[in-house]
Amino acid sequence: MRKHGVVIAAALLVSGLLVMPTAATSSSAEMVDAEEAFAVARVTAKYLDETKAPKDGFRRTSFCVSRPPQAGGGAMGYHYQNEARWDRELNILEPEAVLYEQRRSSTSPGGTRKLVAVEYFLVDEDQDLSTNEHPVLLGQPMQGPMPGHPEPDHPTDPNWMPIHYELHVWIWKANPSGPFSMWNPNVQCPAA
Ligand SMILES: [Ca+2]
Ligand SMILES: [Ca+2]
Repeated sequence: MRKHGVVIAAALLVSGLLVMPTAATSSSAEMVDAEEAFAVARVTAKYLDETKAPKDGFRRTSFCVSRPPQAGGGAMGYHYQNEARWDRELNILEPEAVLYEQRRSSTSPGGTRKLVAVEYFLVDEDQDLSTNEHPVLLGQPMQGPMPGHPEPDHPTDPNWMPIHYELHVWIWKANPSGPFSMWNPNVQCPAA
């Protein structure tokens, strides 16, 4: 257990979710409750083993989500979505998705998937993009409301994903744009 705790603490420090307090700093990361950050890391550490995510209801997707360079670049990676959790409830211990990147190595030319982030997803109550509930989670305003995203696995159903809010938490890979930014410039999708 001690080793597990050390891994989690290191991940939180690297990701920027936890910062050592000093009198001069006032980063938004300091607004994150340390116990909450540790709790998120604790419940998602098992998914460092990628095979564990589908067993808990996270649907493995085959496509990597990235942003064109002209729009700012960066990527989210591969989403493993637990659509049974798409509802009006948010629980930091029950994230709606976990995100992976695929890294190639000499021993794995095709690449292995590495856990990088956790995503929370809240269905917009009235399904109206013009009204904003301003949900907050982990002390952070969630992004949205936004329309559902097209997905290659659902090519014929444009309404498969509801209008919703999202919050990405880069708890397993540091994001230089901030631990709650949508896009991570250090995550790359394989060339199409
Ligand atoms: Ca939920
Ligand atoms: Ca709305």
